[in-house]
Amino acid sequence: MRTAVALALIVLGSVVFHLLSPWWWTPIASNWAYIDDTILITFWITGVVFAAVVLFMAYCVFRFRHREGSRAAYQPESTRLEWWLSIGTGIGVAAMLAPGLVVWHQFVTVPDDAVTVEVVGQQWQWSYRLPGADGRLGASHVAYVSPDNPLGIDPKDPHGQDDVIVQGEPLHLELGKPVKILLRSLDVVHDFYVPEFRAKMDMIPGTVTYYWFTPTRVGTFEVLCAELCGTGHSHMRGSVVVELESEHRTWLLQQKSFAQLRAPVRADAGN
Ligand SMILES: [Cu+2]
Repeated sequence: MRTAVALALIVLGSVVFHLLSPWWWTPIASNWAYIDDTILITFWITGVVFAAVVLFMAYCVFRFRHREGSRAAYQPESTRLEWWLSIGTGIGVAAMLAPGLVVWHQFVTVPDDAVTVEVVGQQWQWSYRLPGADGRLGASHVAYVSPDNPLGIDPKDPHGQDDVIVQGEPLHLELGKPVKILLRSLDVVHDFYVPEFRAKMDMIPGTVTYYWFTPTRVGTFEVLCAELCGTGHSHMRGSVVVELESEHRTWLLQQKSFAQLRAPVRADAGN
């Protein structure tokens, strides 16, 4: 009896904890409400199954408790029950996976009018690169990384000269403008994560991963690294400012291009 009550209390406690929990999602600030929907579908399916299974256990523990003289019946197989369990489990798993496939397709299908922003992770800081007037990012490779070329931009690629480089400062994005995020890492695996955007992806050294989103709310949002990347992982923070188009243009004009950052170095070399 005590075990049955304890099991029922686990279910009750889980529901109460869910209702009273202070750890709710941050208010969303991007177009990816779909991500919340898929999490909610999984939450409800697994939640209902959890409650049903544990309550069924409580019922069985109580109903079939030990009584003097009663003996358990032995039923090694039940084809009917196995069919029901297989079909029910199959539907539940499909209901959790199928929406994810649809959302994933949208997540990596970038709209034509998206601006490209590159995020570069390294132990333990974030850097950003935005296209200059030509609207294109120059080629890059870790082999080009040097003190005056921290992101490894190909110095011979003309498209890279006007690339805007932001280091140790917040990234600014335009409200309502779709942005394609290119993700690079200079050392180990990192993960660019802004909880309010509901979008994140690992940054794998040696390759470029990407996704897109549209910022839908003005404000300053915290960037976290969502992949354990060494002793400084927890300090790998940054921020993203979402602002109106006019403010964003002003900010962009104040940033330094790759060519400007290298200019003083070249001047020294000439002396
Ligand atoms: Cu990291």
